Amino acid sequence: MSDRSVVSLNGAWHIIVDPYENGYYDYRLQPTSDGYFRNAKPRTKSDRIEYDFSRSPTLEVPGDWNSQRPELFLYEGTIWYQRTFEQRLAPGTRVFLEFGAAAQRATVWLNGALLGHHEGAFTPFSFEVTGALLQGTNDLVVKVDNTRRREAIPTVNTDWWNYGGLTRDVRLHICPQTRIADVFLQLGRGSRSTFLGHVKLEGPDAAGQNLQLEIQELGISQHLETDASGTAVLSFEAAPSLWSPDSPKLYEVTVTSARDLFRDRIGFRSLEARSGEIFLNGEPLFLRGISLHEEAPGGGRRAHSAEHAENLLARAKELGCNFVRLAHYPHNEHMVRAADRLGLLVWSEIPVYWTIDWENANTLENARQQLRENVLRDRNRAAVALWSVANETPVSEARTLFLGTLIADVRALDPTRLITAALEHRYVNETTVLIDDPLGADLDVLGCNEYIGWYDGLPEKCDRITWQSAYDKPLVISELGADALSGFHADPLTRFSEEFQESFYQRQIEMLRRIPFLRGLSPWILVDFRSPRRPLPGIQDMWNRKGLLAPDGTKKKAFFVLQQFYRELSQAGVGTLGLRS
Ligand code: GCB
Repeated sequence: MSDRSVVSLNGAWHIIVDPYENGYYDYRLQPTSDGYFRNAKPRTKSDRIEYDFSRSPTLEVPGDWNSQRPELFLYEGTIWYQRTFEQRLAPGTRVFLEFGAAAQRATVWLNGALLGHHEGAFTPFSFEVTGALLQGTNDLVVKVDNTRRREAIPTVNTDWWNYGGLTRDVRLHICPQTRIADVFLQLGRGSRSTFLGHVKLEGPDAAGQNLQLEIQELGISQHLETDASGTAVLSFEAAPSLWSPDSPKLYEVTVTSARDLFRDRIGFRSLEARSGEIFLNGEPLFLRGISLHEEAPGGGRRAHSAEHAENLLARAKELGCNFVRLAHYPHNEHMVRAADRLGLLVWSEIPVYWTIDWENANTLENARQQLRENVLRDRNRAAVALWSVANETPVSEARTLFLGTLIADVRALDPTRLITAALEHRYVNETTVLIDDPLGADLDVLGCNEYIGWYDGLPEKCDRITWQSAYDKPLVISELGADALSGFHADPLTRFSEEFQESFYQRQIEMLRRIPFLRGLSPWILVDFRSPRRPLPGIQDMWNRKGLLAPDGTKKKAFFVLQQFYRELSQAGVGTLGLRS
């Protein structure tokens, strides 16, 4: 039996736009005890209160603020969110307030009491509110700030829109006093039958508890007992039908404790990288991928629902993909769950992007926190194959040390996945590029972004390039791409035309066939996306146009080039497709 339930706090929240943080600081720039978090009301006609949530406009949660009100299109700063909810605390229960994400930093108050802060726009966080909850009407206030900061993750400079707000689901999670706080269950690295993981209880009776783990369809029924820390280690043998993109089998897994029930649908598959290959369920794998930003179909706003996820991933499937790179930050949980159901392997990453403040201890701490939150949320998803720790970071000792810490963290949190990063390459002569970033030594799979034919020469340049690697490791070209405005037709040398992009893909594919250690690609990008770095009038208008699809879903010519290549690859299999080996 379970005392668990979930109450959604999605819907319309009142907001106050507060660019000067007037609701937080007094005129000496000291935090005030009298801020908007009090949601105060005048008690007499003489009271001076200069804000009123109940008469302020509303925004939908989940959702970014930029796309909901024209005046917030480019807004970067603070917005206060407020709503009330009715709740009563049942005896013997605890209540947690959970945010899917708040972009980028949030401070949360319940009934005027500070619950805490969170930094990082793309990962979940929660606060226990059992003690702060009133029996009846409760008042919840969240200050959300999306100001870009040099020392933040990501830093000030990115090629995507700085969407702010309560961008993902908000809910109350009602649990028993002693709750199942974490379940991790996967096949060990490279194994097709050895399950490993753990169950963690949290609460007054966490130690020495009996638990039952069931995977009925597999005939698994395991009795477990928690140790003094409330943990029970999982380790058993079974022969599951293995999850794969062609057969995304999920099993219903339950864990029962005295008062709690955990239930999830989990897939099991084996993954490993050795001798320059990636193996899925013992078979060599080629990753036919595409990169995606977290923008909803139609474009120009954050995706946040299962429908958005299904729609985006269906387009990747139509392209012939078995793999998606969820760039450049953890996407919402609906995406990874949809990938699990639809059969798409996932590259998951945190926004350690370009030039981070490598020597700043707080920056490292925040990167570690975001990584931990991402891995803990998604490590039961069979779809997740690769954890990536960075994108196009400049080589330096400080950078490599920083990323080395992240890599050690991932290995400790999840020994079952492969670790990668999107690296850069360098020219050793006019026609030879080499991947020798020292970080490569620490990765299972090399990622590399390259724009030969777009930022680097014209498409015909691809014909002359030879690739080398300092490592005997599989390579995924994690980006390649060229801008094209959907419907703009010209000759193949005219920038931004569909024909330029088409010819770029044709030449790139011929070059890729000549990379002996290539084991996958995730071109940039499935759909055009919003970016303030792209001002060209009539062409970009603040969109990055490297999509194979326009925001309305119209296919550009290059879509069919890549689709054809993927058809060929899926029929030929690794090693026989013209990839020189
Ligand atoms: C890159 C970045 C990606 C950009 C892309 C571009 O290398 O990783 O975030 O959007 O290039 O279009 O320039």
